[in-house]
Amino acid sequence: MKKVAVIMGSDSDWPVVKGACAQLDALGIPYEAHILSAHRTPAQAAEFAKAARAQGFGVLICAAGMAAHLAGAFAANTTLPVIGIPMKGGAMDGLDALLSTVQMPSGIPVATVAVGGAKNAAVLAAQILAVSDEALAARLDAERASMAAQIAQKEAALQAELGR
Ligand code: RP5
Repeated sequence: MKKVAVIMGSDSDWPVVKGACAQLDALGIPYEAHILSAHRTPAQAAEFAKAARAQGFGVLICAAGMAAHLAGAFAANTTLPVIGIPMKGGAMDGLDALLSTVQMPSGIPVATVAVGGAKNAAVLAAQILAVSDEALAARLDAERASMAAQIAQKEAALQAELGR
C-alpha cells in the first residue's frame, strides 16, 4: 500500500496532528510523520515533496498555522494529492491559516479540511488511497457503519430518556 506523509510546520502542531496519525493507524495505513517548514526549512520541504512519489507516498497531509502556506509549498513541488490542515493559533486564531491553505491559485490544488481537522485529513487520505484498494474501501465502509450504529444507539438512549 502507498504511504501517507504527515507533515507539520512545527512540533507545536503535533498535539492536533497526532489525531491524523491515530486515524491512519486505525485504518491500517502506513505513514511517516515529519516536521518540515515552508519558511524555516524551505529547501528540505521542497526536496521531500519532490521525492515523495518515488519514496512510495500516495498522499501528503500538511498542517501549518498562521500564513505559513506549508500545504501550498508542498503542492507546488509534487503532483501527488495534498491535503491541508489549517491550524488554530496566532493573532487570527486560524483564519489566516485557513485562507492561506484553501485559497490556492488555479492549477495547484490543496484539498483543505476544517481548522484543526486532523481526523478528516486522514479519512480523506484513506478515501483517496481506497480508489485503488478494495480492502481499504471495505475498512472505510465498516467505519461508516460503526458511526451509524453509534448514532442509532444515541437516538435510542435519547428516546428512552424522553420516555418515548
Ligand atoms: C507554523 O507556525 C507552524 O505550523 C505552527 O502552526 C505555527 C507556530 O509555530 P511555532 O512558533 O510554535 O514553532 O509555521
